[in-house]
Amino acid sequence: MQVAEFAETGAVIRHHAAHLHPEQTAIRHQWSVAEVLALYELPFMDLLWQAQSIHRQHFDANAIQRSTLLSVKTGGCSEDCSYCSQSARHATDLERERLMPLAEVVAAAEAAKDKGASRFCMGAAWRSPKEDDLEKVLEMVREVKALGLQTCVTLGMLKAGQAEKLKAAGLDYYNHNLDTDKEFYGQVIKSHSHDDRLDTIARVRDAGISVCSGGIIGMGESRKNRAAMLAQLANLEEPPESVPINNLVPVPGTPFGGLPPLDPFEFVRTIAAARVTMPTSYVRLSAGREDMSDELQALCFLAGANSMFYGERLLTTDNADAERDDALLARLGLNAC
Ligand code: SAM
Ligand code: DTB
Ligand code: SF4
Repeated sequence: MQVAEFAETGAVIRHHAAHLHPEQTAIRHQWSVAEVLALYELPFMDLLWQAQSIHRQHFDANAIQRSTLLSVKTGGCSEDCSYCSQSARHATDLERERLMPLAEVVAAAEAAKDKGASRFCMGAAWRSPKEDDLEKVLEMVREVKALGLQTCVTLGMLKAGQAEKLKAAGLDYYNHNLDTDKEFYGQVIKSHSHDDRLDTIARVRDAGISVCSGGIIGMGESRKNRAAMLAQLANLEEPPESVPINNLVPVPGTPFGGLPPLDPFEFVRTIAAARVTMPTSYVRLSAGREDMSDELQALCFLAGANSMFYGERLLTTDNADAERDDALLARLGLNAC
């Protein structure tokens, strides 16, 4: 597709919508899978040009938001997600840990704040939080929020009333990824459904918490599966405020531990397609960054990524070193926000 043909696609409709009166923007473009696939199939330079142009309409192109992750409850999860080190069904080297004491969580959040993170994300390896565990997480949210950090948690599926409790405790974001599209989902996870994920996202939205939802690529899914996942995220009643794009970290002992790496340009295309389809969302360059060259990360920023996980660890695997990230941002003239 040539650049001139962009006018035929929804990309430009969304793009122009930014200049309309708020009432007019209420009619959002609904992305078809074919339209998102057409973005993927653009010449690489045309796709990046489009993504970067849209990015600049909505964001400071030289600002990167940074979130620090902490696993507050590690391993022993009942679910069977084929990529995950924390499933009790996989024979990984991971040591299970109980829910972390409040003081340790607060100390980690203080350290993250001192290093410059603006958001602190606490992850727990649960199918769904039990009520007494949720009470302890609420306390963590209150204390982390009191430090002046934005708060995020990812606790699995939420039952009725739980999102409202999190909101009342001061939670800013809830992370719950679609992970992949509906068609491929059953080849990744059998212990819960794609619709279960959508239900929790709806509960989070209804409670007035900002939604963080994205996915993983490099799990053997097709480009069409990737496009369908992005279309579904973009077509939500309100798109997620934050869209993490994870590159599979193959963990030995998991069913996906031996999968071959994805073509890095396909990763960049996915970031760009997320940017074009969700122009006002933060697109986060997430898991898998440790193995990416500085040049590949710079391409991801050019494609519209404007957020990253910052700090030595993700949940159970290593992240890029903070010193390396500081140097990279400085070399590229990017500012943390
Ligand atoms: N149990 C909760 C859930 O499933 O939502 C929260 C924790 S779960 C580890 C959070 C997300 O991390 C997953 O949805 C997945 O997108 C990502 N993730 C987990 N393991 C990964 C891996 N090996 N490579 C890339 N992303 C991964
Ligand atoms: C997200 O999309 N990625 C983060 C966060 N949300 C919770 C987790 C990545 C986990 C990578 C594998 C690990 O460290 O266990
Ligand atoms: Fe459990 Fe979440 Fe890992 Fe699935 S991704 S096994 S639900 S911790």
